[in-house]
Amino acid sequence: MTPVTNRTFTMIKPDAVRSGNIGNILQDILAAGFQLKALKYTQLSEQDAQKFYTVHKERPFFGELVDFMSSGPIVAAVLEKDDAVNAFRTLIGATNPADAAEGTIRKKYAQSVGENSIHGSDSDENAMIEASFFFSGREIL
Ligand code: DAT
Ligand code: MG
Repeated sequence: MTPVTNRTFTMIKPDAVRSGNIGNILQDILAAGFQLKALKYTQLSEQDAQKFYTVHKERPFFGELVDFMSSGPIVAAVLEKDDAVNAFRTLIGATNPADAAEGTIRKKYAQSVGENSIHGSDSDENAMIEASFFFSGREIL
């Protein structure tokens, strides 16, 4: 399949679910003009998290990342907007919330670089791969 430029994939991470911010974050996403194409409340197993983040497996924080991402429920979603990947990376802010711009989701809700509240795909190709990790074709509307 050819990657499309108007879709991205996101997860509201376990820290933001635990702090009660699912509703606030979905509201910020919708207010920024993204449309929901798929939505799921679920939890990653340790094996799922290793597979999802396999690109980072040589990084020193990989074990910590896998433990954290499998530590509790997450919300996975497919979103649509023009230039979705870039627009969404702008909305969520820098990886380290300390460096994230004012008003971004990571600035508003995240506590640390390891527990940074939200994922956003980094390319159209990865958005498709990541969406397929969580959703069947029939679940993406
Ligand atoms: P992003 O999520 O902004 O795309 P990334 O792909 O470089 O960032 O890293 C994936 C996740 O790994 C990130 O959201 C949180 C974690 N991570 C990144 N750098 C880290 C670090 N220096 N220490 C701990 N966790 C880190
Ligand atoms: Mg990334």
